[in-house]
Amino acid sequence: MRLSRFFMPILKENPKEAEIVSHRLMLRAGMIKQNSSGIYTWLPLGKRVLDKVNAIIREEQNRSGAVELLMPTLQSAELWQESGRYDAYGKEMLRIKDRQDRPMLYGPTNEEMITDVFRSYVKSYKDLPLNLYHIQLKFRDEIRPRFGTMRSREFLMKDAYSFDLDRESAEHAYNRMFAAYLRTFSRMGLRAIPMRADTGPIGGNLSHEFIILAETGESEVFCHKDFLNFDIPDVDTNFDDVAGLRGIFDKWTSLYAATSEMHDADAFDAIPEGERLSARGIEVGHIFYFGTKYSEPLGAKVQGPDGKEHPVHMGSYGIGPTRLVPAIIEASHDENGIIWPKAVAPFEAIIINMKAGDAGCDGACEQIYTALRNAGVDALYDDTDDRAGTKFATADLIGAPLQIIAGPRSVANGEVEVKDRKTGARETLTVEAAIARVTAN
Ligand code: 5CA
Repeated sequence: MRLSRFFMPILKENPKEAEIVSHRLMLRAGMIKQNSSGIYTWLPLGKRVLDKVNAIIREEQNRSGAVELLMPTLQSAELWQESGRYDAYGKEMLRIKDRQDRPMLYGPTNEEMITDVFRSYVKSYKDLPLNLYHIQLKFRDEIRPRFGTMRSREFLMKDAYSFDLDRESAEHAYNRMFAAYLRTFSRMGLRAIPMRADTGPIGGNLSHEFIILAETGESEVFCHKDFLNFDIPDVDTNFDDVAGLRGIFDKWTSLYAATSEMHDADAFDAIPEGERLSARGIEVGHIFYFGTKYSEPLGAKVQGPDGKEHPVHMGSYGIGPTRLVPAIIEASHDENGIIWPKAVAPFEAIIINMKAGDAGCDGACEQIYTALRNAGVDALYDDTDDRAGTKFATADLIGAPLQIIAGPRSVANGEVEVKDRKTGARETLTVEAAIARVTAN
């Protein structure tokens, strides 16, 4: 992508409304624009990161055996009246009427709707287990939307819903998502710690929040320090291995970890002092097992091996992609801007032409840009006629992992500089070696 043809409205001034660093950097880098309170446009740079986050989520959901569909954002109130949540959900639910005066709502979550999909088609235990998910916009009329897309009113959610014949198999479904979540967040360069959590309006009695430690997090959390060193399930994890997945769940729940709502001060104090971690955190995912809470009132039943009908056991599993993007920034930035982990970087590299219009610089940059593009490397080429200083600042701000800097003096020797955004390390390389260095990264 040539910067001159891209749309990346960089802000020079620090936006006053931004209280935390990720919000400030997302606005400054031209990733998001607020349209109204808690409602955002994802500008092209932000959209690129969001797409990468979603791609990782999708890969790990699919790997674990979940199947993707897409449900609508607008829901009819009837289903919610059937489950009894229409009145219970309160003011966070945006209620609307269509032209026939029928009550509708902008879905804050989809338990009812997916249960309706399920009951329409699935009648036998032989079709289980089943886990259906989508990545879709939600709306919650939060009292205090804040911190940009960290807590917004309209936000993206990956929500998965599992269906099983009994509690035991539903626990396996829960463990599948548990392991998939550990892998998902780790691939984004994050260490998420599963913590016992309050189930709120979703319900049930088994639930874990996946928390990223960050000073600016909204939750107060308490856990054992060893969580920072636990192994992440590897890529060939067998998601059908019931005992193996239970082993992962048992290991990751063997030590104390809870959010403030579930905190047990005595249990925490029993941890040796040097191993206690009391911190703030960001909830990036939340999983629930709630048994037959929705399947009973909505009549989602399957015939079991005993020939009798059983309400299905369900769980739901959420991840917030539009929250994950700022969470990654909170975990990975410096005073100059964002430092993207490669897996979610909007561009893998940025080519900085220090003197656009200079034949040598233009030639070297074009050569590098073309070679990278042909090698399938997604690079941003800063071909604008801004001053070199402005270009350096922009490159640091938007945080591509590698910068290739072409100035008249080095280009005259057939060389460019490659800078690692994270370490700041610089290497002077021939044009060919620079291309090889970026391609191999
Ligand atoms: N139906 C269940 C699981 S599918 C559910 O709604 N769970 S939730 O309420 O915990 O939300 C799931 C995830 O969505 C959260 O872990 C969080 O990452 C994200 N999320 C929730 N509210 C917001 C919000 N206001 N802004 C941004 N992300 C949010």
